Amino acid sequence: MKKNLFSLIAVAALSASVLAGCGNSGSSSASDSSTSAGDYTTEVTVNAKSFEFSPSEIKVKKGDKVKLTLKNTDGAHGLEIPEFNVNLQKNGSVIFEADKAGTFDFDCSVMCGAGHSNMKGKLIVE
Ligand SMILES: [Cu+2]
Repeated sequence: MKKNLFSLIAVAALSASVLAGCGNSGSSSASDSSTSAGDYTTEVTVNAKSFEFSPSEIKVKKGDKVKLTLKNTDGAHGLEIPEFNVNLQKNGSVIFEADKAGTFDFDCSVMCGAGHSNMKGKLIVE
C-alpha cells in the first residue's frame, strides 16, 4: 500500500515535469529550447543582513536576463520581486528576464524579526 502510494506520487511528479517542459515549446523565434540552462546577461548579487539589503537599489536594462543571487550575511532573509515572480527564501540564485521597464519594489519574504518590514529595495529596469 505504501509502495503504491509512493509510485503514484512519482508518476504524478514525472507527468508534472513533462507538462512543464511542454509549456515552453510554443515560442517560435527562440533558437534553442534550453531556456533553463542558466544563460544570463547580467549578474547581480544582493547581500542581506538584519535589516537591510545591500545594494538596496538594482539597475538593469530592459531585456536583460538577470541572474540574481541572494547572500545572507547576517540572519536569514528572503528576496521577493512579485512583479517578476522572483522569490528567493534562502541563499541562492534565480534567473529572470527583465522584460518590462519601470521601478519595482523588492522586499524580504522571510519573517526575520523586528526590522522585517523595513527590508525593502528597488529594482530599476531602464
Ligand atoms: Cu524579513
